[in-house]
Amino acid sequence: MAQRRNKPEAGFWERLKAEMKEAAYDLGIDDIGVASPEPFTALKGRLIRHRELGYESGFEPKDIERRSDPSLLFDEPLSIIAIAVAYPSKLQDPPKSEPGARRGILSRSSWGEDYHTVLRDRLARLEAWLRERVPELRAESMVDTGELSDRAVAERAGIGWSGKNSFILNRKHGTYIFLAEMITNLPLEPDEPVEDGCGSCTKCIDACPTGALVGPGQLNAQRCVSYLTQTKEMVSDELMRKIGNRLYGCDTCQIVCPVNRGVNVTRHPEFRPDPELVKPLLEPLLEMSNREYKERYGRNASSWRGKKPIQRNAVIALGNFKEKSAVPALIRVLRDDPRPVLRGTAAWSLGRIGGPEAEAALAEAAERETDEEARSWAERSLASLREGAADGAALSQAEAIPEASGETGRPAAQRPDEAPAELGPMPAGGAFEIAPPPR
Ligand code: B12
Ligand code: SF4
Ligand code: SF4
Repeated sequence: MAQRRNKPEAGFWERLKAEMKEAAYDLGIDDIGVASPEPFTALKGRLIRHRELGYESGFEPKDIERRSDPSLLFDEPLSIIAIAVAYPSKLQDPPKSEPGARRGILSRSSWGEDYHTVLRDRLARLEAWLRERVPELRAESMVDTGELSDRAVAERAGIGWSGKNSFILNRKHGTYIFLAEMITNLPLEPDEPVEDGCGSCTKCIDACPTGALVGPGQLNAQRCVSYLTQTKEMVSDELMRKIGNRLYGCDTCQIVCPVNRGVNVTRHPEFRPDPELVKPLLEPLLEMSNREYKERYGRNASSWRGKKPIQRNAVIALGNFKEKSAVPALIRVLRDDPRPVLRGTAAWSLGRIGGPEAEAALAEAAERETDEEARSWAERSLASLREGAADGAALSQAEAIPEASGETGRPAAQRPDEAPAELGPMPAGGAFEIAPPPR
């Protein structure tokens, strides 16, 4: 075992790096690489441009100087160790979503335990392993919420290439990897970046429901459904339709990616999903108490935004399903929910579903609602119902309903368990169906 004495013998750092790579799998790490701590000049330009174009989500760290220069975060950095931990892409025996029992879906990155906790654990194991060999180790670890771009570090460290869907794609595990890094004072030799593997493929750009991928590798986060599902405000009519039945996050540009074909790493017990939690019935979510929410989703990566976005998205999903049996529950939200955004969204949803009960409730809300925005949604929905638009052209487009099982790597339209990425006009009656998941 390489062990640092006062002055390391020749070849010590090379051996340490080789042994670290060997040990990674047993430390619960699926890929590891080393990047130099030089400033990230190209990234800096991209971050500035990204901000100028208004493409930020608002969840990015604000200070671009600090984001692109590791020496502003760590005294005399000598290397950055990048790690990737893979997560599953398939659900075993997913519960069926069907009329009267519609279900929503949480994205794969929020299956199982919060990945921040899991990756912090892997970084701590790695740090302990290194410290055993180099007691003088100094290290600063970060995952997601740190200032560095986890993707830019991973790209430089050879974990994968920066794909057209803006992900880091790993040759073995595709996009289904979480990233994290550790800045250190260890003079480890950097790895080489890997070659771009996207070639002429454009499947992710073509499948993105909102056109958020404005160019190869470039994302307008303001239109990204993943971002939209994490907001707490009202969403526009156009984008609510695109949300489909997604409750948190969006995986479409990963599902269609051919590099992900057959990829499904299940070795980390923390990420094993409970199908009932990640593909839950929608209606019970509307009346879920804070306590129930905490019990069910408190340890989940989606919980950082709290209960409200998931409930709002459940209301949107029921509207997108045009689920008539949910009308009484949606009317209760419209009348009684203390949160104006929930009431406004319920108004939109009831306008999508239509029918005499929904219309009467909307007429009442248009009279009684005290919140201006919620009232205006009630008025708009009522007007479109009275114009007979519920099943007509104005409300006829809906977003895909991504299911959480089955093969990955085929275009959505060909997947047996998915509706096509863009559904055509609604059939009479308006509702769309999900074919049963393959066994
Ligand atoms: C803010 C944020 C978001 C925002 C914005 C995402 C975005 N693409 O910018 C929102 C909320 C939309 C989001 C969504 C998701 N996120 Co997020 N997110 C972040 C966060 C905190 C910062 C990202 C950031 O700085 N974006 C600004 C852009 C400019 O920077 P960047 O993406 O790092 O830049 C790289 C590429 O985008 C590319 N690039 C950027 N601009 C341009 C321009 C051109 C012309 C080109 C060619 C390339 C290019 O080059 C950079 C280096 O590779 C990172 C964690 C972190 N600290 O880095 C996680 C992170 C990117 N998210 C992650 C995940 C898992 C997701 C979701 C899959 C969750 C989900 N299932 O819904 C989606 C994926 C959406 C998508 N297509 O990117 C992972 C990605 C892992 C991977 N394999 O790449 C990260 C790294 C978290 C982690 N530690 O694992 N996220
Ligand atoms: S996560 Fe969804 S909305 Fe965002 S870029 Fe990918 S496909 Fe488009
Ligand atoms: S879908 Fe095609 S273009 Fe998009 S990231 Fe995957 S390989 Fe690259």
